[in-house]
Amino acid sequence: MNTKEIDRLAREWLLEAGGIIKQEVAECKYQISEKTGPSDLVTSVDKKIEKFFAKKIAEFFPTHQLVAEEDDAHKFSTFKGVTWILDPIDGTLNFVQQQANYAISLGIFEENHGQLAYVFDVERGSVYSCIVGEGVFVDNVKVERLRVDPSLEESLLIMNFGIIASNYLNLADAGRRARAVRLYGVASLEMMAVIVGQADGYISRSLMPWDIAAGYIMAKELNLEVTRIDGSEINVLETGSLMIASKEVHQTLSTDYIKKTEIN
Ligand code: 2AM
Ligand code: CA
Ligand code: CA
Ligand code: CA
Repeated sequence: MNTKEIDRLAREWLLEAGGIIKQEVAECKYQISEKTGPSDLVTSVDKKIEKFFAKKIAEFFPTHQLVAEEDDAHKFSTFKGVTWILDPIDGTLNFVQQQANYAISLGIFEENHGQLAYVFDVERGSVYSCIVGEGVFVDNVKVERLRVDPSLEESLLIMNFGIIASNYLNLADAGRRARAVRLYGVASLEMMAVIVGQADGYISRSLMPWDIAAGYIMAKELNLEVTRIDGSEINVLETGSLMIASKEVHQTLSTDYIKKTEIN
């Protein structure tokens, strides 16, 4: 695949898509609808951005497949050739309620190998990007977070509310042992917090391919631990749990909490 050309176009389209979102916010005429219930929303902007990418990809790369959240035409279960995995708006609830703390998330795979990844925090104007082999960048500044490998006691964790509220696998107890726990409600940016070292671990459940594709590629690039909660390998095209963390935090969460709870 022509990595440089894909990178150039992906960046161009992300910025254009961000402009469309900002214009929609300014005009404030977009439609909001419920999918499975009042906490599971989609807006006409999510659909518009997905369509925008679908049209561009079909025009410039007709052999590439698109996996994305909002249109059944974009549901594929196997990697074949080049696959773009897109969340047109990750954090739709934040988008609707806050007009902030949402992102466009895009991971590009050749067969099942991650090659390029982007998370665009539209409100802050920050682009997290990665060409595999070249490192991870935030607004073209290289991320150098790997020197940091804190203990759980010195770490900041991000967990989703369901895990905290139910003390799932005693992970809320792990949160008490950590310095603090945060919760942003946008999986891609929660992964980016770990990627840049603002947080040391993020744990969530029931995440879909488009929630994790970009963050997964970047985590692998930085040698961070990125697994399901039980420590197993992730197939990005399957829905499931996520535990991304620096090495010691991942190990401590696994041995002192997750595995112990399963045995008991
Ligand atoms: P979304 O905004 O694209 O739906 C919210 O905690 C985070 O989890 C968001 O990144 C959200 O993505 C994701 N998520 C995945 N499945 C979800 C679901 N069924 N309901 C709400 N959020 C979901
Ligand atoms: Ca959704
Ligand atoms: Ca999402
Ligand atoms: Ca989404």
